[in-house]
Amino acid sequence: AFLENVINHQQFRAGQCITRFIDTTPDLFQFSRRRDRATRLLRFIGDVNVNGNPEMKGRTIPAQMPAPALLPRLSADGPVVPGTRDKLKELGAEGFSRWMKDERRVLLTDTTMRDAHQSLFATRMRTHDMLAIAPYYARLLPNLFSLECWGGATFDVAMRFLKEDPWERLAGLRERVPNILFQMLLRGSNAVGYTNYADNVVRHFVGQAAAGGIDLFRVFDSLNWVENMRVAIDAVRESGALCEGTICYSGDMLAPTRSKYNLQYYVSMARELERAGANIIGIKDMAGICKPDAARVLVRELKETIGLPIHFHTHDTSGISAASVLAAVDAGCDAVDGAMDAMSGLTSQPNLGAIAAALDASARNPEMDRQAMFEISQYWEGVRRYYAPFEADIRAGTSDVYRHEMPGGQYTNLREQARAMGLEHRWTDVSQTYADVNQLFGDIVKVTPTSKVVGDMALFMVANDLTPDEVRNPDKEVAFPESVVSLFKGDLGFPPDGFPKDLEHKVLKGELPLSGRPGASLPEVDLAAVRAEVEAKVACEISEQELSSYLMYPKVFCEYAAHRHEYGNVSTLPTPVFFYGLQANQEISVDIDRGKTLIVSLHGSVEMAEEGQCKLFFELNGQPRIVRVDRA
Ligand code: BTN
Ligand code: 3PY
Ligand code: ZN
Repeated sequence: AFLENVINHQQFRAGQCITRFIDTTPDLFQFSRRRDRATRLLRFIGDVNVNGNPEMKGRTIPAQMPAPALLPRLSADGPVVPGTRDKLKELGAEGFSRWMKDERRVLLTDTTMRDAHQSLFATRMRTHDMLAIAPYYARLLPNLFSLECWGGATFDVAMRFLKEDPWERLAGLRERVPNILFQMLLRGSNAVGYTNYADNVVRHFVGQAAAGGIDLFRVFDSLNWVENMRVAIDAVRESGALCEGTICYSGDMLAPTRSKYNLQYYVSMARELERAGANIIGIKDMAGICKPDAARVLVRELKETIGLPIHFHTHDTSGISAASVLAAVDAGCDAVDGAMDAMSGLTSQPNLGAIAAALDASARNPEMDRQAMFEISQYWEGVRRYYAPFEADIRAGTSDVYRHEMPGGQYTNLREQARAMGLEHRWTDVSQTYADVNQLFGDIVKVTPTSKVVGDMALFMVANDLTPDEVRNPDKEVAFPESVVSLFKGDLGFPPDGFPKDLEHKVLKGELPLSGRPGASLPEVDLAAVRAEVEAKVACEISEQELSSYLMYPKVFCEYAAHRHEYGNVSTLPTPVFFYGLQANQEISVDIDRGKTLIVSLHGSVEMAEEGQCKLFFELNGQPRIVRVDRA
């Protein structure tokens, strides 16, 4: 009890009376740091228990605490057998590309850890849930082509909402999966952001990502402008990683009424990407509108005219995307994407287990261990329940996607934005207006970040009851959203034939747009100066990776760093505890470092009404710990 009194003493906790002791007894310092980390995590848990996780605000918390996700019964103790990553190391990027083309099997990518959760529950999947299953992937599914597990929106959401470091996620996964290719989505000159960055910032980011463990970069441009992809493509090739130069599928290739995005358009873009140095050609059907016949014709033509392997990616928003995948495979597609069963369908990828099963008897049998896929999927089924408050209330596929052409990753987000603006009941109008805006903008490619601009404009028009004619009308004053002005200025580059001149004139109020790609006129960033600036702001040294985080998202990074100072590394907490708090008498173990585990339980609390506080009685590694939390 005496010791307890000492360690709970205000002064002791403030570190005042032990400073000299620590100074003169350095071996105690480790211990003191550990206690400190534990205290910070207890304060975080206490705060969630008392005030809720800020991320849950306005969402429906599940009435019952979700049961823990069950890991596969198959063992993850066996050896890790060589996989595609070993093949890449052996053959190099160009040799690997030839290997892909010669491979009889169709190669499968699992998108569960990136696009699937981005498209189903607003990118909220936490590192903790990925790391637990990762060793099973390495041992049970070594003949997967790749794991898409990084990039796209995961980078920003990790810091912004989950308060974790995307680079630590990558390192943790890499450590557990040494044998399977890691694939990321890179938005060309927009890297993992929503705007073009200076060339040296893009190069720096790619270098860090490759060094951090990314083997395959799926590189696209949000207007399919190859010119604006070159910096990223060159940087990827220089790193030794695989470059998947990607075409964003738009429109309706075989429809005579939509001649803009016809077969010729795609073939010539693929040729340009091949010349630019791509190792693989990606077809990125971000909205899930590449119909089976179009997929067949497109893949067949690309196989005939391009010397590179083809990788097909789609979304199941319509409900029939697996037909497009099978058609692509039939036409000779080398690799296709899907998500593990429990994380597939709707706005996510088609069902990978079902695709593997469907191809079982074919000459291109992907030769997956289907029992392993099933057990891994069961784990994801459990994990998915943790995130129920983030899921959109969509129960079926919708052929309406052929009309609005919204990317799967945007659909739920835009619906959420509409809800936040009180426009949920006008969702039909929003989606129709989205299609109208696309026409107003000249029928453009819609994918992050251009899709976000189209969405902003659609919400703006619905909120202000503006018709497309009024928007076009030169005599009608319209206060265009900032992102729209920026798009027309050319901050994201240009479509091949520019934006419609009349609207451009109106949006820019007569000002001229940029000429050339934005990166050409963005000054090089002084990385050393920025490092000094960030380190001053967050009051600690930062890694090269963290510098990259700051370059992408200055404000978000600083807020994340402040959170980390205050609460430590919260990515170590189980997901239900992170979102919903710790239940009375529930015991959790938290691995805060290699071989350092905290056992935490909560045994009650009292309100301290006059102080506006709540006092929580934790037990930490067998010792009582009291935490006081201010009621918000
Ligand atoms: C600590 O973690 O013990 C101190 C908190 C320091 C947080 C900042 S956030 C940026 C940088 N990265 C880290 O992991 N720590 C510092
Ligand atoms: C992203 O850029 O995050 C996407 O998923 C685009 O489809
Ligand atoms: Zn996608």
